[in-house]
Amino acid sequence: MKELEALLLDVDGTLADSERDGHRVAFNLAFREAGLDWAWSPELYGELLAVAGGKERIAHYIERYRPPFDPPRDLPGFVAALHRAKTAHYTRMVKQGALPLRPGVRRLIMEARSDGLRLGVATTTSPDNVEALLEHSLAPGSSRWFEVLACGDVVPAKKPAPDIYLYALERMALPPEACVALEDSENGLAAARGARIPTLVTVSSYTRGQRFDGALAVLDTLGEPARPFEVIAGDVGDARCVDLALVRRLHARAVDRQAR
Ligand code: XBP
Ligand code: MG
Repeated sequence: MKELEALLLDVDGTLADSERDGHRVAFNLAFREAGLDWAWSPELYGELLAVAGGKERIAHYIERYRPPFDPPRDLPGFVAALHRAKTAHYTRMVKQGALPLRPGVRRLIMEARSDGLRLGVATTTSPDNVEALLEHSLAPGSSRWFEVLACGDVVPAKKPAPDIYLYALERMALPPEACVALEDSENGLAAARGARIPTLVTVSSYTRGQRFDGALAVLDTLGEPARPFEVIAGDVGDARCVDLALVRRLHARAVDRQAR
C-alpha cells in the first residue's frame, strides 16, 4: 500500500480565512483607487468566488454584472493593472498581520516538518500573496519549507480544473496516491479529486454550505487539542483535531479503497 509522502496545501480559505476580510477588501481598495465606484459586498463576493482567480473574477464581474464603466480598448491590460493594484493592497494587509493562520494549520505543518513529510502548495492565488502569507503569518523563511509553490497563472486552467495539482505532483515527482490535499472549497476539492489526490476539507466562512462528495472528511477546522474540530461529514473516529496520525489513517483508508 502506498505510504503517505506529502501534504499539498491550498491557501485561501485553508491556511487562512482570507477571502471576506482580505482579498475582498483589497479588490475594493483597488477599485476606489482607480476611480471606479465598484464595491463588492460580502454577499456579492460570495457569488463571485465561484470564479477562481482574481483577474478572471474581475472580468466575470464586468461581463456578468455590467457595472457603469467605459471599457478601455485594452480591457485585459486594464484588468491586469487593476489586479496588480489589488495584490499590492492584499500583500500589504498580510504584512500588517491582518491574515492569521486558521486553527491547527501551524501545528500540522510543524508536525509534518518534524516527521519529514514533504510539503507543497497548490493554489489559484498569486505568488506574491502566497509568499507574503507564509513569510508573515507562518514564519520568516517558511516559503522554503515547501518543495513547490504552485500558484495562479503557472497553469492554463485554474481550479476546479486539476491543472495546478497535476503541476505540483509533476514538480514533486509524486503519484497522487502518495499525497493528501487540504482544501476548503468545492472548486478546490474538484481540482484535487480531478488529479486523483485524496482530499481533506476544512470549510471556510464562505464554503460551509457547499457539497464535498468524495472528501476524506469535512471538518470546520483542523482543530487544536484545546479546541476540537466539528465533524461535518466523514468518519474520524474519536479524533479531536487533525494530526498526522489522523491524516495517515484517512489516507490509508482511501488508498485501500482505491486498490479494491
Ligand atoms: C482562491 C482564489 C484566488 C483568491 C484571490 O485561491 O480563487 O483567486 O480568491 O487571489 P485558493 P488572486 O483557494 O486556490 O488558494 O486575486 O491572486 O487570484
Ligand atoms: Mg481555497
